[in-house]
Amino acid sequence: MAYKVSALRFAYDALEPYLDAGTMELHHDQHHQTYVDTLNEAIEPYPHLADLPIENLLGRLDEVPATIRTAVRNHGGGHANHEFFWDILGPNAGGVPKGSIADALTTQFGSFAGFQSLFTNAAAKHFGSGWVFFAGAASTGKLEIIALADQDSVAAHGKIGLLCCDVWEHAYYLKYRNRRADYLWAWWNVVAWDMVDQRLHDFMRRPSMAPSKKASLRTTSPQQEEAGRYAEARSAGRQEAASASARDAQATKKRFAKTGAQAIQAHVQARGQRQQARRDAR
Ligand code: MN3
Repeated sequence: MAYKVSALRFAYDALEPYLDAGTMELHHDQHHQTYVDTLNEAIEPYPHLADLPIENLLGRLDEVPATIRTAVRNHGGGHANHEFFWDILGPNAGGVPKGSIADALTTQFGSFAGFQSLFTNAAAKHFGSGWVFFAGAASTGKLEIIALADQDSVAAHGKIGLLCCDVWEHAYYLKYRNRRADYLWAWWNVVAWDMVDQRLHDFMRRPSMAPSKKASLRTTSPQQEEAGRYAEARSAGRQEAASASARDAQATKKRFAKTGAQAIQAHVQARGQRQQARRDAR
């Protein structure tokens, strides 16, 4: 099993003129795909991790092997955030929400305009790359606007996302250059409120968390332990190269190539041994 980028529900140009086709294609087919490819590469030694929905994996980061935890947080977060983003966008959208989501926003923020102003402000002022979310806490049911850096996901913070806005420059730079405020104004016109409303309904009906009943993510089979050692060796090789780079960039390049090649060789050998073991077992 491996994670996959979901197809868009609409054509690349369906969100014109607000989000242009070029940005949508690059964002979905290249940026999002790269997060998924890198995530799958990181979890290759632990293929059972991909059996979990990505939000569940991010919600259990403390159980993910330490050697790949940062990669899962970053690239798994990138995958979860983009799936979420495509889900809440749509053509013939925007405007003022109706239904339960409208009631929830009015109750908490006084009016939709009040919510929109706070959310836009958080997105406009968010420093650097990151995301702004409207999310609910799974344990308390509290709804809040949250800004997170890089590809951090609300799922890693025990929250369920209802609305999200990508404020990485790759989300808008082709059309809006450095004018994030113009992008944010345009983005409100493609928010599919029916999808946000559905997410709120799902959130209100969420099952209660029962941590004791969760299956363990721990890796126990000899093959997985061996795979873990490979991941550690690969990571150690990279870390060694990184610390050495401060001393001598040129020498580091050669060493990194060597340690990387050794790690790959070890991996290939281990895989061959596993294949042989399976053949012997038959
Ligand atoms: Mn993005």
